[in-house]
Amino acid sequence: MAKSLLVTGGAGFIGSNFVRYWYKHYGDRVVVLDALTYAGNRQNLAGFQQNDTEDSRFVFVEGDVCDRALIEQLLATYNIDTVVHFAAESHVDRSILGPGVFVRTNVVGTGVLLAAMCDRWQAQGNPDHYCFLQVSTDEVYGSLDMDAAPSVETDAYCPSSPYSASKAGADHLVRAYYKTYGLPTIITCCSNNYGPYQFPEKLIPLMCLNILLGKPLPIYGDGQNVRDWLHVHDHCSALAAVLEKGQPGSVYNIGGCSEMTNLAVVQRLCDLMAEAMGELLPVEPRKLITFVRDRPGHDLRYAMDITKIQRETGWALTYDFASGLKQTVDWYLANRRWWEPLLSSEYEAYYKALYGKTF
Ligand code: NAD
Ligand code: TDX
Repeated sequence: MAKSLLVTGGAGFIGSNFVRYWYKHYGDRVVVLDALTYAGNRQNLAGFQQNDTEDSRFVFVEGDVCDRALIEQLLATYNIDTVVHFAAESHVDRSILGPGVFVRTNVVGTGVLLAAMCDRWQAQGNPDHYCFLQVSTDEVYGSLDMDAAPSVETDAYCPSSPYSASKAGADHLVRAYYKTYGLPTIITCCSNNYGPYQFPEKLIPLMCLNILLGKPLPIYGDGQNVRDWLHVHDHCSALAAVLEKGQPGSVYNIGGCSEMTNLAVVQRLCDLMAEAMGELLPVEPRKLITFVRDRPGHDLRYAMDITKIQRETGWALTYDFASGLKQTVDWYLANRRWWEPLLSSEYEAYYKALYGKTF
């Protein structure tokens, strides 16, 4: 049966990759709702033409997930049965500089969407095929010791940053809507995504662009914190697998089985960029590596046990980190016209506030 999807945050990094993935593999209607904050970019969906007719397969609406009247109107107009909820403030460092908007968008916004979706679901007679998919993060489980087993879905939440606490709060609301009202919900917790269209504030694109521009490469603390890297395409296929075969009320971990220290990731990026650009780079990349003050509350390590999603849906990874990283570097090299406008005065102000005036 064809679905009608509301994709919140569909003009962001993962959301836009998901829209492209879904459009390619399924015939369903996709309605994107995005507030186009600094992280949202209509260019991420270039090629998707706006068409406002009710039978259109693609619709883009600029709006806020906290706007209950708008959400109700979209759910009714487009007969939405599936919400894929990406919209969020997503950057840990920004949450440390200013937590308020994280509470508003991530917690209140999720609450508004859930309430509107639940009302509609009940008004339609509690149909089984509805789904509210909450796209969450490995960070809700908190920091792991180096020798600890990867996080499993039954682990207690223990978030460290305002960002991860706001995602945890949202996840609790999602759980509550399943337990209290029976609304069919699924939560996915995934590790660090990388790939095309990621905003330059995040580790991998930030380092790529700084290497190109000859700017210092800021590594927090001693660079020994570990993240697990998941190619965004594999994340999208995992979300599709969960939408097709996941059990209502469940949580699924999604990871890339590619744990690395931050320093090792940046060194690898330096080498890839040097291979690709050679003498054209302003400074030899490894010479740009600079250790800076650690992020407050910096989680040491995240790692995901992905047995459950593999067993229940048959989903499998298709990217290994080495080739995925090379593809990503090549994408940033080929798409200067996409990223150059993002280095705006807003970005400069954020950069100065975080890294200091002289950095
Ligand atoms: P992103 O910051 O690139 O995109 C977020 C999008 O949400 C933007 O398009 C923005 O305009 C939109 N948005 C923000 N506030 C909004 C509001 N009030 N109303 C409507 N739209 C709003 O984020 P991303 O990296 O694509 O992450 C997407 C989701 O995946 C987030 O929920 C994030 O917590 C989660 N996640 C991300 C990662 C990662 O590595 N990037 C890992 C795990 C989980
Ligand atoms: O300049 C930097 N220097 C540095 O050492 C930046 C931006 C990051 N780091 C470190 C901090 C982290 O240990 O690199 C690691 C990755 O940092 P980010 O790219 O900011 O990602 P992270 O904080 O791990 O969170 C990401 O993964 C989980 C996403 O931003 C979240 O949305 C997601 O939930």
